[in-house]
Amino acid sequence: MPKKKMLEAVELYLKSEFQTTPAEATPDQLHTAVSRSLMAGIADRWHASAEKHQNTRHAYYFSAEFLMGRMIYNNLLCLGMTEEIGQLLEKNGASLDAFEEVEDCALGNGGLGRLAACFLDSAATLNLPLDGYGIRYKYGLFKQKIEGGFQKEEADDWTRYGDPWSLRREDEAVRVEFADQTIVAVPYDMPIIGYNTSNIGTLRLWQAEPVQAFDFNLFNAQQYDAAVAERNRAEDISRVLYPNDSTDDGKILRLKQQYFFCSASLQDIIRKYKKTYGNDFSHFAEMNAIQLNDTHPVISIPELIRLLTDGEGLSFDYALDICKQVFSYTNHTILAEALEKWSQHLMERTIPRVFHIIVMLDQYLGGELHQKGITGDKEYSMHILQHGTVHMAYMAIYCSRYINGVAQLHTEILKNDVLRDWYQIYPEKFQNKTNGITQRRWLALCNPELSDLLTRLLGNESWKTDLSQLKQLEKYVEDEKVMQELCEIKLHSHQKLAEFVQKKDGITIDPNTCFDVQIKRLHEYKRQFLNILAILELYYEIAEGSLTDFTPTTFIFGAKSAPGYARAKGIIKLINEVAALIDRDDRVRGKIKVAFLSNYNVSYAEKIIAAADVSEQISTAGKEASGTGNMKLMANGAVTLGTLDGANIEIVEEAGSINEYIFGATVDEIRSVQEHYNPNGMYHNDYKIKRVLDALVNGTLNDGGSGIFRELHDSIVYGASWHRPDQYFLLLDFERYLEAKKQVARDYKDQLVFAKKRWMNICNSGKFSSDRTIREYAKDIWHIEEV
Ligand code: NBY
Repeated sequence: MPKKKMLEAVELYLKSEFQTTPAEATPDQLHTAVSRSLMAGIADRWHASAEKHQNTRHAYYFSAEFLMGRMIYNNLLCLGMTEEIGQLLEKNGASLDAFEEVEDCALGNGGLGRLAACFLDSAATLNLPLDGYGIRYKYGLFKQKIEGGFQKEEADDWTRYGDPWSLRREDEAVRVEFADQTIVAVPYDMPIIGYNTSNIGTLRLWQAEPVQAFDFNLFNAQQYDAAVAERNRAEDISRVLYPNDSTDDGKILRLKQQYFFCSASLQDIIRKYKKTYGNDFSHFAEMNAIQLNDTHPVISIPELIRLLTDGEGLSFDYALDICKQVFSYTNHTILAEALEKWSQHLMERTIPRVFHIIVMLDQYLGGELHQKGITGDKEYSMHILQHGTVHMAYMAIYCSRYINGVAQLHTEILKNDVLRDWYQIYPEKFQNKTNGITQRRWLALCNPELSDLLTRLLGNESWKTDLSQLKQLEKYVEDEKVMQELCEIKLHSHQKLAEFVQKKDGITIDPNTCFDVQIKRLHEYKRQFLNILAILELYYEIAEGSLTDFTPTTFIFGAKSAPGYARAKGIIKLINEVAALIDRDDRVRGKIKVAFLSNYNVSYAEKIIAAADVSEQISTAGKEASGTGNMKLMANGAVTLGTLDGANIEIVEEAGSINEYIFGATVDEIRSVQEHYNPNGMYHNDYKIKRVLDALVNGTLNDGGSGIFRELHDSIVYGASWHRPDQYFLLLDFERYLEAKKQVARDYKDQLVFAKKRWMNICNSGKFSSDRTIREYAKDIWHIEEV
């Protein structure tokens, strides 16, 4: 549909659905009208793309999480309609800013969920036949409020004002059966609009509903409660996203969620396949590739076998053979607590037939291990079933075509350490696919001024679909006028962020300071605790006058903690208490400031990232599989202050070590000190370490009577019964980190020198486009081609 037609459609929609006009409409009505009109405008293209995907070898991304964020701006950008819609609104006294009120679509926790969203964007833009399957949670990731310095959670009713970017497809609903209930999975389709192309992908999210919309028999028998209870029991399955990032809690409802969306998606894929090939499954593996986003969808493997054997009459061997060609598995973590294991009993009670297929798979695996000469303890340790638990990652490796890690270091650790035994028997299955981010949302959309500069210098917009083009701009590093302009753009983004933070969080930050940001989920291994301890030390040094001339800096944090993760919540409280301590002290006013921004989400990230100067990536070496925030910040001209972990290593390789601030123990160093590591000794012998840790327990900082600061202190100095003291090596890196922070502050003073570092980061961020990542998946794993 031509642009002009779409504009007319908006006005018509407002009139016919709301009896209003662009001038009178509420932001919510405008959002619905614009979105729905654009949906109508792309309907034909969407349909045509779906057909094309279906008629060629295609891939599916199975993920329990898709962290889409706000969709309207991105879709306008991709359709090239931002200006037109902006003008229409302005003509009527409104503006695009009205859409700032629209809720994010936060059906994900963090990196893994956002990666899935970036991948869909890239595949659509590259005309690759990739579609997504997931869960339409009624409540996405909780909203965070800060009360008295503590995190409080609220439900995120993200569709409260409608969901105009989804299409309910009741005609394609399927049944999913559990031992104790049968439910209906109803698909909702979202268009994934490629940038500047006619290709449109589909994200199909399943919603759980009762088989009978309302059981009138029960109702007539006055068992109204029972009827409602049955409905609730069905709807419970897609009610809420589990808010754990990096921990697996093995709850039955979560298993049901996983099985629910995997079964529904596979039934859908089989149904579509049979439309062309009938009962001949010999082309199934040739037409379909399925990517499993971590272990959450790995239950798909026995489920596909069940559907192909019980449902379609194939032999077990044939079905297993298909699985081994169709599925591939991405690992996103080596943290032991995140590797999914299910209790055998729980699984057997919930999905008994699927469990029995797992038992058979385990027997087949045993046979294969024997053939390869693996027996005894080693064999046992590789079984899917061990000590009454089901190891999802092992099932994935055994039954997949490829297994990949998400950054070079991470993949090496998988091959040589965590999955060493598996790598030895299946070396050909292992690959690396370093993560990436979409430059459409994370540069073009979130940083229009920097984008305009890049486009102007390059003479075209090619970087929006080929980020490596930015490399050509490196030469401007010697052009002081360009560097000057870069500084002005950054300053302006500081001002915009400061205004927003004032409005949203009531915190005053000075745009003329350095913005040092750590934005990511709160976890011990990510070491926000180390950051705040170092800030506390800087504060002491500035207050007592031993550190003079420190560049005025605003330390910005954004982080949600899993609601049940007590230490992580304690660290949020600690950040807020240090912020308050600093705010009260006149001696440091204007020199150092801490701001904890509440409810960090995709939309907040867009604003913070554009304004960042320093990107804190300080995880314990070996623990952060990749990170993706590091890439977004780099592309927006922040320098990395980080450890040699995850994709930081590759960032340094690309941008050059003189343009980043790398500090701290490497994986090898940690390995070598591990055994004799004595944080208690360091605490007693290092007065800086002692004074910042003592502040937690000597009355300097107040944890509101919760006792959590004592617990945090002790976790470093003494450890707890279930783990060693300072298990993430904060004290090992403390001094080196503090030095690195001071070095950043010194360098920041020379704005020209710092601008050059920024520029080298921007120009060398090409590798970290998810377009590059997706091309690699398409070529090396999915074997799919452009449509
Ligand atoms: O995946 C993250 C990694 O920590 C990060 O290094 C990497 O860049 C990113 C993309 O590859 N992992 C992650 O975000 N994990 C989760 O969100 C997650 C969610 C749920 C559960 C475990 C992990 N769970 O067990 O429920």
